[in-house]
Amino acid sequence: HNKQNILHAPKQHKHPIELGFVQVGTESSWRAANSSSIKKAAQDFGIELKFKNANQSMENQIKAIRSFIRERVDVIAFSPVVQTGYEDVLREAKMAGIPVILTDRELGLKDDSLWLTSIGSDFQEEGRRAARWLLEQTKGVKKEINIVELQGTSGSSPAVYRKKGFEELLKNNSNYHIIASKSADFTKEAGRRVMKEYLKKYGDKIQVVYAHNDDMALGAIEAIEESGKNPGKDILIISVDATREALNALSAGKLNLTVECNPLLGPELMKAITDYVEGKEIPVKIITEEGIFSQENAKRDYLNRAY
Ligand code: GYE
Repeated sequence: HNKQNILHAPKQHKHPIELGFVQVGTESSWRAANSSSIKKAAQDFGIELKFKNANQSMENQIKAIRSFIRERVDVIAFSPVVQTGYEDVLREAKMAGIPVILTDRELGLKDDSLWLTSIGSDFQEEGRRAARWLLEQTKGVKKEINIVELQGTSGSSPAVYRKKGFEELLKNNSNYHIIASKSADFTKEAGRRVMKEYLKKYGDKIQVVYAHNDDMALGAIEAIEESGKNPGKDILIISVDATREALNALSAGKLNLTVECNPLLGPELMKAITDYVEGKEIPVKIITEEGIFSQENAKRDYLNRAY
């Protein structure tokens, strides 16, 4: 169905178009690349960007969206920290006739008339890609394989679906066990702290780390090195994002796989906004295409990596 008609037809807009954008925070390298991409693309498209950073807080995001509604910006875009809790403020935006676009993270709400479109990755497929690679690498291994998981921010769509996709493929193989799974909030610091706890508690039992992003994996690598073990050899490490730092760790043999998640969503977002104000039809969901990086292709790709 065409959501533009459900929401409302494009109204008069300011010149240049005004976009209020609410970012998650500054938790990861992925996020830094995402923020730069949005700022750069706004300039390239001649869109006036009002950018607010919510420091990983849903409450801050709600406040920021409310202030954008008061300022009567033309469009609001945001990446929801968590999947729920935004219903009221989204209804307020709708009543004010201001369209909302979701970028990167999604909402778990039934009423999808509260946003125009959502632009981002298929997180569940990313989780499946991580599991598929692990299954392939450990094919024929009969003994038990113990995995510890470093989850992203609790209740965020990437954490929920990267976990789901990973479990989905492992559950048919009885020798794979996720022996521990905790949030490390997508940060390097927390990744290191939680990994330290895991090593203390489970020690030599741990064969695989599955981290929902590179920053947590890089923190875990440090914790593993501090414990006297070899990350990438004694313990297999899998993560998501494929930032330059992660490709570097792959080349150094400390990381084994990173599933790509593309942060460069700026151009896609600005194009959707431009199309919208011109009254063109825009898709309900825009999914970015991505692959995986293992140690074999990391060296080559590191040189060309933009983030
Ligand atoms: O993977 C992580 C960031 O929402 C896809 O958030 C994004 C995730 C990304 O903090 O590094």
